[in-house]
Amino acid sequence: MRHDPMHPTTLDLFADADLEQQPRREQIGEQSYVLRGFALPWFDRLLPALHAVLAAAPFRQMMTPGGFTMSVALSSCGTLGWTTDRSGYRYTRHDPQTGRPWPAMPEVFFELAQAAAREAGFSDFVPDSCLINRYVAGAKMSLHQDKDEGSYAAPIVSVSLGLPAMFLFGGFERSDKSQRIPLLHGDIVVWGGVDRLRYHGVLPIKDGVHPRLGEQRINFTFRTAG
Ligand code: MD6
Ligand code: FE
Repeated sequence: MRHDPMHPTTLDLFADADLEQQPRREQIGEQSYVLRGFALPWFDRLLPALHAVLAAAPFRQMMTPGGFTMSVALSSCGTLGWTTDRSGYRYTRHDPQTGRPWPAMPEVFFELAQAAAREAGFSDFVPDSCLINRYVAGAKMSLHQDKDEGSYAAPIVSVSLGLPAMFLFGGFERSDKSQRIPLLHGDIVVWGGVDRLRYHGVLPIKDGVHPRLGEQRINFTFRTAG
């Protein structure tokens, strides 16, 4: 419900307080949820931590094993970082671009991922990897499964920031019909258990300017990779 922010009514104030205290939880699969706005109260602490990570491990575009340059630019933090090149997809302890270990996962990243996982019914999530994806207008992620991790026991926690995206949440075969789920700044998708290997992707990002992040969408994908 839209209203004039200069003239909030009592009802509006309650609505806002509600949003902050208990984000809406939408179930999109047996063990999959969208937590609407869950990351919003964390954003001011996430941003400086993100900038510190990117100073040590800048965004770069990587090549798929098939020889295509990904439209999304990537970085990572945590013990293990996801990378791809002509020889395949894998997790590494070192950033192949600098030869240094990936930057440590900022405390605030870890805490947010753990809190979101708990909210979705996965207690004791201990992520050792955070992939950071940067989408500009036109960038997309084709349907894929996340299956480069050592175990599928842990869930995945995916944080959306900046420009909106249309997330595709499919089934267990690439050809299965996908749900289309709009993701806004601050939304978090958590999935695991029986849904862990579902196909998913992101449609091309539309042009736009986000008031806090400008002309881009940033996604954090937390995993237990090792
Ligand atoms: C993205 N996300 O939202 C891409 N993978 O930018 C993913 O590929 C993804 O959101 C596994 C679980 C959640 C995700
Ligand atoms: Fe994925």
